[in-house]
Amino acid sequence: MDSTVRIIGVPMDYGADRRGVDMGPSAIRYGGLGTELEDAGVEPVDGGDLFVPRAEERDPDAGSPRRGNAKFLREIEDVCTRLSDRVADAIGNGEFPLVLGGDHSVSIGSLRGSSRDADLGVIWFDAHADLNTPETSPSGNVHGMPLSATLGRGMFGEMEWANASGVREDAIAYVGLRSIDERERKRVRESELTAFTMSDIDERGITAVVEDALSVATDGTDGIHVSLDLDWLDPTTAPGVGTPVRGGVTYREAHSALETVSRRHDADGLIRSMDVVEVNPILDERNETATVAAELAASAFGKQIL
Ligand code: NNH
Ligand code: MN
Ligand code: MN
Ligand code: MN
Repeated sequence: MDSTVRIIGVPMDYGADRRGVDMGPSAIRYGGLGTELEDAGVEPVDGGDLFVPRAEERDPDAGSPRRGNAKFLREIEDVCTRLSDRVADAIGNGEFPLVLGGDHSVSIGSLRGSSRDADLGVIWFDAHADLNTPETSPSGNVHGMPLSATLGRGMFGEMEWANASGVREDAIAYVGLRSIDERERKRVRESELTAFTMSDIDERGITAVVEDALSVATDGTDGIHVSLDLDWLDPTTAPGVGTPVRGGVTYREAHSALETVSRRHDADGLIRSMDVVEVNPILDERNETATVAAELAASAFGKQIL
């Protein structure tokens, strides 16, 4: 693949309980992102980090009570609004935005920016469904809500900054789900979202599942966004995440999945944007999770063994 990848760091942890995910962008860079991307044959351009005020200066409930249970919504609105502009600008300049989280609420900005001038399909590599709303969330953490924000569900319907009208429910595919809240389960079942769980991967193998997910996300869209939550991987491979869940994909399965995405990109040129989120260096072991995150980004952009 021959193109420019614009790295956009978003050191934000407003959407998660475990402080430390704000250091993710730095850790992923130390994990070798730049050289990994060069090895993949793309040209990385690092635009630095977005400015994110420290959470200590802020009041988590400043947006309440009209905004339900969601914490730090005003701050997340500010960061995601600026991020969506950066993402849209990069695409407008013919570049691939690679967003480094930060917690998964950054995807609200990535998706809005990437779908500004396009119908966008989404592949969501995650242990979790991220489909809560400020009304349904058991935790109040916005990192468990980005897809509902994007789709304008629940209270998010009134929050234009969060919605991405270019993303249709039926163009979103989950890969690797294994931890879903009761009300999310109901919503996934009643929705037109496509959900591949870990059991699907066990039964059919990672490549077949990712190929099906790509078919869903490319059907009737202009391109796709790949969202990679590091808690998608098994905690033995990616311990540095705030909400680890046993039984995730292995190191090899993860690489194989992103290589499958890359092959499809070479064929169709359909990938518009990507985010790599939820790396928490405080909980990591010797920066392993951040290093895996850097490697997986490179696999998505076509890094090959031979
Ligand atoms: N579903 C839980 C919640 O909404 C956990 C979400 N945590 C994540 N999502 N890490 O990817 O709070
Ligand atoms: Mn997530
Ligand atoms: Mn997750
Ligand atoms: Mn996404």
